[in-house]
Amino acid sequence: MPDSLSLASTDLAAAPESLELRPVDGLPRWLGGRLARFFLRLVSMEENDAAHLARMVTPTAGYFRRDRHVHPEVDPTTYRLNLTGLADPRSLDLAELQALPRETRVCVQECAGNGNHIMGSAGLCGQALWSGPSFESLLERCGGPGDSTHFAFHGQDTLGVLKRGYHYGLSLAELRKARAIVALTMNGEPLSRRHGFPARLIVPQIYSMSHVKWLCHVEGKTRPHMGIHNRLVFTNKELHAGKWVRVQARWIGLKSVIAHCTREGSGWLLTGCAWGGERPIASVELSCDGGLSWQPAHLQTPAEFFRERGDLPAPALAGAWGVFTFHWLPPGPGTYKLGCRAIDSDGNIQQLDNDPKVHGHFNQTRVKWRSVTVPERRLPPGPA
Ligand SMILES: Nc1nc2c(c(=O)[nH]1)N[C@H]1C(S)=C(S)[C@@H](COP(=O)(O)O)O[C@H]1N2
Ligand SMILES: [Mo]
Repeated sequence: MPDSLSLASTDLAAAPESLELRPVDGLPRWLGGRLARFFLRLVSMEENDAAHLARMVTPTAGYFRRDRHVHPEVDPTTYRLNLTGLADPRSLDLAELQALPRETRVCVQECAGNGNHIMGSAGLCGQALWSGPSFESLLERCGGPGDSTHFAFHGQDTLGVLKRGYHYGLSLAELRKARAIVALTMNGEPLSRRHGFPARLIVPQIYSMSHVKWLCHVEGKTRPHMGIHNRLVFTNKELHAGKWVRVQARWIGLKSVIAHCTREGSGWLLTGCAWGGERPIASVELSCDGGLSWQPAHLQTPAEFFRERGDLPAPALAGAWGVFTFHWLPPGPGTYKLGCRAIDSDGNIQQLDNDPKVHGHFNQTRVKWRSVTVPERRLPPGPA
């Protein structure tokens, strides 16, 4: 191999434009990016391209996906959204849904298992613009919630053998607090088939197992919905008064991830995003030495970004991530352990470890370390 191709002796002119940020745990560490991606597809997960996590809006192409392989093809001409258990139950067709006043939400969508010990790559999340009628306006269209205090949302993706669709339930209080919408568009386009055409639930700040795709039935109930996904699948054990009890994954925790490392002059530019924790992100700190020291990154908040690009009101941005940048000048070639931590407007700091009072795959709030190898830089040989 010619010397110029070996990374260790690359001169400045031939230095790579970006460096790989390797997860230090999970499948991607053991199998490498490509094999891990293949394995995740077997269980119907596709992660976002990490570089897309360093942008305020994630492109629809390549946006992460998590379901059960079945993507129903819904005929928009016969589609109905059935709303039951409400004061005045209705079945609305697509034109009726489209005619309701639309609201927009920009929010992180994150699979509750994102970043767990299997998926150290933390790519099961994205941030898109969603719009459609608010859940509240659907309630109004049906004369109000009636006696219903809880709702189950059903998707059309029936599993072959079980013939049961996907379903997830939330309380009316949670839906109102999150200001959920039934999205008909994603990033300004009608929903794609893989992301739930023609309608899906979007619940800002709540993990996306509740963002039911191919939504066909909103079922008002007088008790919590205790389907298998609520009761069992998306649950953790939490320590309450000395006892471990099963709790459902719900509000997204305080998180951040370094997504990209690109060449910048004689150093590197690290970019990524920070979100969660129910309060706006106030700042982000980076460590390039495995946690010995932390320095502030530059943070662009969603409010700053969208202020320059139109008139999205602040409530439309609740639960949106901010994008950070950090100029990194490593002291020399070698392998470094990089991490970032988010700090919210109340001063809460993302922790190095998951909450010790929470056991399970969900709400992985710990700092996600990345390992990066900086090649040696040699100046190109100049004139003698
Ligand atoms: N109908 C239906 N909705 C669903 C699912 C599903 O399997 N079926 N998966 C849920 C889960 S676990 C996640 S993380 C999100 C992922 O949304 P996306 O595939 O659009 O990224 O969809 C949710 N909505
Ligand atoms: Mo998920």
